[in-house]
Parts: sequence; structure tokens; C-alpha cells
Amino acid sequence: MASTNQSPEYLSAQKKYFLAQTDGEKLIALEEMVRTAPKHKGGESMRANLKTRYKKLKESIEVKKAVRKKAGKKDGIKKEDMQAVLIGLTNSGKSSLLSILTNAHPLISNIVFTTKSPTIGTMNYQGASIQVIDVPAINFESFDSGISNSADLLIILITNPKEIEQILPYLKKSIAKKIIVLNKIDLLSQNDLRKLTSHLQSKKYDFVAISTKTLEGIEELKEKMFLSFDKIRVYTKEPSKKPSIEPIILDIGSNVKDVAEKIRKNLSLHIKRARVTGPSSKFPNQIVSLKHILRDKDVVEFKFD
Ligand SMILES: Nc1nc2c(ncn2[C@@H]2O[C@H](COP(=O)(O)OP(=O)(O)OP(=O)(O)O)[C@@H](O)[C@H]2O)c(=O)[nH]1
Ligand SMILES: [Mg+2]
Repeated sequence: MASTNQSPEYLSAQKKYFLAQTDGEKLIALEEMVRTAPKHKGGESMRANLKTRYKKLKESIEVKKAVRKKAGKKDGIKKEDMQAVLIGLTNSGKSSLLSILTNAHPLISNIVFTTKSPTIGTMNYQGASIQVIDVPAINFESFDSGISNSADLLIILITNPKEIEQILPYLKKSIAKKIIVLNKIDLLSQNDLRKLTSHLQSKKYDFVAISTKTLEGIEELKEKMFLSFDKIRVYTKEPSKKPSIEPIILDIGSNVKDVAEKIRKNLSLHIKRARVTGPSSKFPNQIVSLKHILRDKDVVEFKFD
């Protein structure tokens, strides 16, 4: 382009183009460049080139707009009490993990950027219902940072620790807890796995090593996910009967009264006596007051009047 004589108007448009911060500004500048480009015969190819660039940019802006519009619909995703979002580069195994953790059936493929829009699944874990969302790869154009900014938990899927540095810059606005998940460990030698694990340990990451193929590490991941939401599982029982299989899920810091109220409103008014066995009790079957603060995996025995 430098070989053609250019007008001051063209040069000023070109400057605007290089200084443009957004695609929109770039498009305006390009349009000005097309308009002010030399009209003489020697400028033909340059004009054609500028027109192509203009057309391509316009198309890409339109595509991005359409994608954003669609992604905006994710605001229609009803955010559940416990929500986890799967984050990672393409092919890290996000959709594979969603299909294992939940009832959802997302598209899984080794073709890059398979997932184009969010897919939601529900993970039932020991009585807790956790919403898990599979989203497009973090560096894909339809990735919507709104979703990672509002999530409670981000599961960062990687196949190599180097990917963490690529991913974290996209998550600067996120206040969510983060669990690093090293996937595809079935493809690693014992030695490589040991090396990667000790590297992640040395960085003090909260991490789990898994394989969606062999299911190694999946139970550990589920437990970590549950614990990250700051909830507790409390099992209830009646005198001389076995504890319930399904726990009651409560916020950390909940007490005996909260358990009864969660079962049924005003039920706490009918408690004659409560006993606790578990992490919060000094000894098994400790008689406690309604204000006794419970811990994860406590068993509470109620006697009602
Ligand atoms: N060997 C092995 N392959 C896996 C594992 N997890 C996923 N894969 C494969 O990796 C490829 C990509 O998996 P996806 O789950 O589609 O990856 P993704 O992160 O959703 O990719 P995008 O949607 O493109 O962002 C597929 O061919 C999977 O079968 C694993 O643990 N071990
Ligand atoms: Mg996917």
C-alpha cells in the first residue's frame, strides 16, 4: 500500500484504523479508507483489498452480534442455589464431563469448538441438586463471560497445567471458587501424572486429576464440588431407627432448629428432644439444644411430642 500516493484524508483514516479500539471503530475507519483510497489505476488492487477487508469485518461483526444475542438468552437460565460452570479450552473434555456428572447429553467430539452454546445439566449428589453448565471453550467467540462472572463455582478443565495461564486472564472478573481439574489422565504415564500432580500441588491449586474415560477421580471431584458450595449434609433419624439415606442440605452454620424447619415449617415447635452423633457432637447421642450448630455429616435424632 505504501507504494501508492495517498491523500491526507486517506492517511488520516488509516491512522484512525490503527488506533481503533473496537470492531465498530475499525469498520468506520475502513469505510473511510475505501472512500479516500487513490482512484487512479495503480490503486486498483489496494481498493479491492480494502473492500474485502471491510466486507469481512462487517460479516464478523454480524456473526458476533448474533452469537451474543443467543448467549444473552442464557439469562433465561434459572440460576440454581448451587451452580457450577465448566471452563476450559476446546477439547479439554467439558462436554464429556457434563455427560458424566449430569443427565444432559451434550455433543462430544474431537473437532475443535464443538460446543457453541451453553448446555445445562443437573447433578444429583447425595441429596444435593447441583446445576452444571457446559459452555463453549473460553477462547471461542460465543463464550459469554457473564456466565463465568455469576457462577458460584468454576471447574477449570485442563489437560496440561500450561493451559491455566491461558485461561485465567478470561476470569479476572469472576469471584467464584475455582477447582482445577486435570482431565485425560488415562493418556498419561504414571511418571508424567506424578510430575503434573506435584506441579499443581506446588502452585497450591485446589485440584483433582480425572479421566472421563476411566472415571478415575470423578467421585473425588463430585465431593469437592459439593463442599465448595459451603453446604452441609445432615442425616435425620427417629429413635431406634436407622438414619435417613438422603441427607438434608443446609447452609454452613445451620442449627438443629433449621433442620426441623427445613423438613416442615413449624416442626421445630414439636421437638421434645434432639440428639446428635457426628462431627459436631462431643460424644455419640449427645443431647443438644435447638441452637446447636451442626457440621457436615452429622446425624440428628428427633423425638417429637
Ligand atoms: N482419552 C481421553 N479422551 C477424552 C477424555 N475426556 C474427553 N476426551 C475426548 O476429548 C475430545 C473432546 O471432548 P469434549 O468433551 O467434546 O471437549 P470440550 O471441552 O467440550 O470441547 P469444546 O466443546 O470444543 O470446547 C473427545 O474426543 C472426547 O472423547 C478423557 O478423559 N480421556
Ligand atoms: Mg464441548
